[in-house]
Amino acid sequence: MVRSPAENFADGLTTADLGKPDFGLALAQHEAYCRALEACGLEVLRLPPDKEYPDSTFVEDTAVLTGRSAIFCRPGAASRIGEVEGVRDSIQCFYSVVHEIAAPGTLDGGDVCEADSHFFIGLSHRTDEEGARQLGRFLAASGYTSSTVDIRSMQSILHLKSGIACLDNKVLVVMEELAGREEFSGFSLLPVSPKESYASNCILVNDRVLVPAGFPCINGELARRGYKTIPLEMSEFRKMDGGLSCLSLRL
Ligand code: CIR
Repeated sequence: MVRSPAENFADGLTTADLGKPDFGLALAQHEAYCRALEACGLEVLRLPPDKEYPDSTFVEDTAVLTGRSAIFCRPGAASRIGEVEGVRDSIQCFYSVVHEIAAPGTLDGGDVCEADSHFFIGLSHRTDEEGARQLGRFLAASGYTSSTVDIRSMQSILHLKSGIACLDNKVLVVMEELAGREEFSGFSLLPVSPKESYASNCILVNDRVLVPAGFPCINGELARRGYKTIPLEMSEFRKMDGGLSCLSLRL
């Protein structure tokens, strides 16, 4: 499920110092992203742009979808809390088990990384301990384990998944700054050098890995390990602190 950027997309939240995004280019990059998902064999459900919420194209932050349940989030940025309702209305029909993060807890989907049947939950400036606790309980009720990864002292990433991605066979793509964390022992790490850190946010979709374009080392390393990659231009979303995973909720 995706939502196209609205024309006021540039009014969303950002800490990146990369300039104002170009709306036309963002639309073209979003369209290429949707086509890549289709090329991976997915059917793309497109929600209309929503001007009321300039960050609403980053749908990943509104829900955590597992094979057994949907958990709707309570985003940590006040300006984004209202995004959840429209997403919930569109996708809860696909799930028989539905939960919701309740106030005062906050949780952004971008902080939640599914890795096998375990979930890493980032404690960030968006996801607090109460939100993580609630999610942990919902996941446990469906038979999943979870643990937290504290990234609150890191300036370089907004969400946990800005710095890690789980591929198959317990392979974790991980930015160098996080690679030493003992939380990830038990996984085979594919470290990403600081100059390619942004590309740590990649996604495995069926047998392909979507990676941001312009990061030759990680792209080459994935290819060497036998993954078929699809590089995608992400410049305009990066200007708004967004990565590849943020642009979709994969059911
Ligand atoms: C925000 O600050 O909330 C948006 N401008 C970017 C959200 C990116 N989402 C993600 O990494 N999951």
